[in-house]
Amino acid sequence: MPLMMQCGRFELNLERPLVMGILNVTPDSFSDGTGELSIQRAIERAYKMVEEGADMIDIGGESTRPGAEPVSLEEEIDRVLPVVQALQDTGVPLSVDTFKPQVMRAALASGADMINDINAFRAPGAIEAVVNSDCGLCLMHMQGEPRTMQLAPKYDDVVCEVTDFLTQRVEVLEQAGVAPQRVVLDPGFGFGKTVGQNYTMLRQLDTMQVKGYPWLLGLSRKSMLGHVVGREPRERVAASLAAALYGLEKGAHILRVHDVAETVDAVKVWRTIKDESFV
Ligand code: YH5
Repeated sequence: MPLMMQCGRFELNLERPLVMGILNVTPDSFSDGTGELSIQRAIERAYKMVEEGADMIDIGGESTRPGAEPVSLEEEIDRVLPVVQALQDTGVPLSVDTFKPQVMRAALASGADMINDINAFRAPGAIEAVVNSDCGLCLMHMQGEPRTMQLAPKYDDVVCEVTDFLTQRVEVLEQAGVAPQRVVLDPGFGFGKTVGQNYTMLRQLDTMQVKGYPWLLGLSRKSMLGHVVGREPRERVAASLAAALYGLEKGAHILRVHDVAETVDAVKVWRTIKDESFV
């Protein structure tokens, strides 16, 4: 049986690695107060990523970044919905990065194909918000909450604890009536883990199997890479590619990345190396 994932309007073939482009919708210094400009820029950026070969787009209102201050519900909806609506015809699935059930409902009503929840649908009402749809679901592991999770991450065995957590969450969702083909799992690099714990998970990803569920990895530009190469986030492209390809070798299916064009090239070469019929 080929590995497929149900993702709203799309049925994804996970036999080959997919590249998910990160789209942050944040008011920036160029913002005009209404947020209209940042929304316009996000839409342009999304079209560029699709041109570069992105298989899907992950739209985020930025409330989930480590150390980030919480964003209000209204603010998040106002940032994310216009982008989901504007990107309906890109031809790729649209994911929304949120842990708020009200944002999930609004996003799905506006045409989102997937909900990417760093909280693994633990918020009251989160499962109910997605159960009666056919959207894809990303369940991520996080210890603590974004504002404080990096202060003192603590595990006896990070690999076992992350695997056990995701196994439990998958069971809760299955019990609630979520079809397994809708689900992808994520160990949550940088979400309540030390640099060493992040590398331990990446190294042992192949031992972290949860009932054959596929993996999505978010390694792009993260501090675990900055720690090694000593560069600012924008200068971590090569570091991100090295980690991404190692992740593929350890069985990952979807790569959540900032640098779509570079990742698409790297994945092409990785696939060619793996293709024994290419002689
Ligand atoms: C993830 O891993 N991450 S938001 C710090 C960085 C670079 C990137 C300074 N949402 C994930 O991307 N969703 C985020 O270096 C996510 N998996 C899933 N599923 C944080 C982020 C970032 C933070």
